[in-house]
Amino acid sequence: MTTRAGFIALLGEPNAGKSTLTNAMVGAKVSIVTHKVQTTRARIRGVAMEGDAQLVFVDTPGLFKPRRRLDRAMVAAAWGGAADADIIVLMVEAHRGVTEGVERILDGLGEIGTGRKVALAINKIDRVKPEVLLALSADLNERYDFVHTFMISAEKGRGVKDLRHWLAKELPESPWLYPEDQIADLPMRMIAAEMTREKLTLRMHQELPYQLTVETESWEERKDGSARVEQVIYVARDGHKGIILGHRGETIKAISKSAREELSTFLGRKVHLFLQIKVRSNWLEEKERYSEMGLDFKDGA
Ligand SMILES: Nc1nc2c(ncn2[C@@H]2O[C@H](COP(=O)(O)OP(=O)(O)OP(=O)(O)O)[C@@H](O)[C@H]2O)c(=O)[nH]1
Ligand SMILES: [Mg+2]
Repeated sequence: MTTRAGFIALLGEPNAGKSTLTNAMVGAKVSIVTHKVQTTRARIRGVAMEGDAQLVFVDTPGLFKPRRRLDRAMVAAAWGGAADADIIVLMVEAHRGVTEGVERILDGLGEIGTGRKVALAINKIDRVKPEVLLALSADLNERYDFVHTFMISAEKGRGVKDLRHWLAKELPESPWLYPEDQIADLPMRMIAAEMTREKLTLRMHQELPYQLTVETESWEERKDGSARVEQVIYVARDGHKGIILGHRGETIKAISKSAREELSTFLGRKVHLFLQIKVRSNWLEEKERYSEMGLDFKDGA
């Protein structure tokens, strides 16, 4: 039997739907999703099988104009994911079209896309009329030589199957890269930290989600089959701690509950989750925080 396997990097602006598509392809939530920009911070690999092909999706942080060290490390991680991939899929939001951000990515692809298959996936087609799609597709294909264009709705699952078929057929002949039943390449403690960060991002406003990080500090398997997980939420300011705690600790309680429920469903067993908040004004400049996030500290320099 000839098998195929390889890496497919999903690139795009923040919010394009890269993580939603990764999860749709894998058939499980391996990467967190929110309606806010810059949700994904590092490369998240999700594995999907299609016939004899193993598709390793590399979900990347959205590409934007970086300001902080963290931003720069995120953008570097995204381009790094593209540089290591067999196939790149550029995701563009149908209703936003060719933004300045998309133009910048197309410039970057000029270099990194050379010698690689680059496909275009216009996402969120559920939000626009067909005429808009055709014009956008024509415009983008004039600007870059995509090998194929797909019109998809990652959220509604439209066009996702076609894209998967095509990707499977385009991947190189290769032995599989992961055991057949593996769906993610991320330690469980990191997945768990991401789940908590998702709940925080959904509930916190303005800058706060961008100024916190979550780390799993301890993970204990208990005799009764449950897991005892301790996590730390690092915040940059004292005031942020109070906001996350909420009145009588109600906010953090609600966040903890939804993160615990999601983790428990993912693992298929009971979870005891303990969250602690630490104020660390300089965490955005601490090397150790970056390795915990799966980012390269010096990429942010
Ligand atoms: N209407 C619609 N919404 C979508 C679709 N795909 C994703 N979304 C929504 O778009 C938002 C962003 O989705 P994500 O998957 O987090 O986007 P991302 O590209 O991973 O974003 P970053 O991690 O910030 O770079 C979420 O609210 C999704 O529910 C789609 O096909 N249609
Ligand atoms: Mg994402």
